[in-house]
Amino acid sequence: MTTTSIRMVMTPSGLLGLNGKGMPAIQEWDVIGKIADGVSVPKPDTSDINKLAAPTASYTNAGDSPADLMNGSIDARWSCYTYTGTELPWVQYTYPCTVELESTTINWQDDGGGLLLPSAFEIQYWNGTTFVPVKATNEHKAAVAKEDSVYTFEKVQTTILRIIMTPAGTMGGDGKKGMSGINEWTVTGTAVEAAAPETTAAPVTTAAPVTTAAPTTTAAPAATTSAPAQTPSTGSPVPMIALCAAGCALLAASLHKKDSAK
Ligand SMILES: [Ca+2]
Repeated sequence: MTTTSIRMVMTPSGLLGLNGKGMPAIQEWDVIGKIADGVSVPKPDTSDINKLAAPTASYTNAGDSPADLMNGSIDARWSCYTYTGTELPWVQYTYPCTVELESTTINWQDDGGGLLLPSAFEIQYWNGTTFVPVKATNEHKAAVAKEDSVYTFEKVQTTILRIIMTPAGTMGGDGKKGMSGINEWTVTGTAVEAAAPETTAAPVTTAAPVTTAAPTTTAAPAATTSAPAQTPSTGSPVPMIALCAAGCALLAASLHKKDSAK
């Protein structure tokens, strides 16, 4: 079949209209298929890479959201308040094509109790194999709360940027003292025009509504770029299928966050 939308409707094993017990949950959902022949894929706007980034986090407090890392307001945020694990928490931006980055701006949260400035943090990028720290060209220190701190580094080309934090509070407890929070996080850089490898119509898997911009292009050779295998730090996989052709002519990125309480 050809379609522009696919939906799964579930009948929970629990009773509806009661206390929500027995509701369904999905860990991952992939779809096998390809872009229909002759279809023009909308070209995403790559003029602002912050609009391209898909935010995820290793853990997120129930009242916060990775999406609020970039919602334009410091009144909504991501935080790992209530995190009881011992692996260092992280947030990351995943891009549907290669981007060249040179600085990032972080607005740290500190409420004097549950959330404090992290005692340390590291900005890392995905080099195609693993996450490595950027080479800082100014001081990378979380010293100011609720104001923008700009961190510069030697240019990198990557598809994922990550901030990994060492919370000020003791880890492995109830996660209600000294955890880390970020009010807003933006990145400075540009999308890199990627050459489109010769290929036939590419298999596509998507798991969520695809973000698209206004259609402007004719069909371009498609190439798939699978997301890198997940990283060492925590076991939260980041499924993502990104299509980059003729400089991001195709975009079908999907991510799902795994913010489940641990
Ligand atoms: Ca925000």
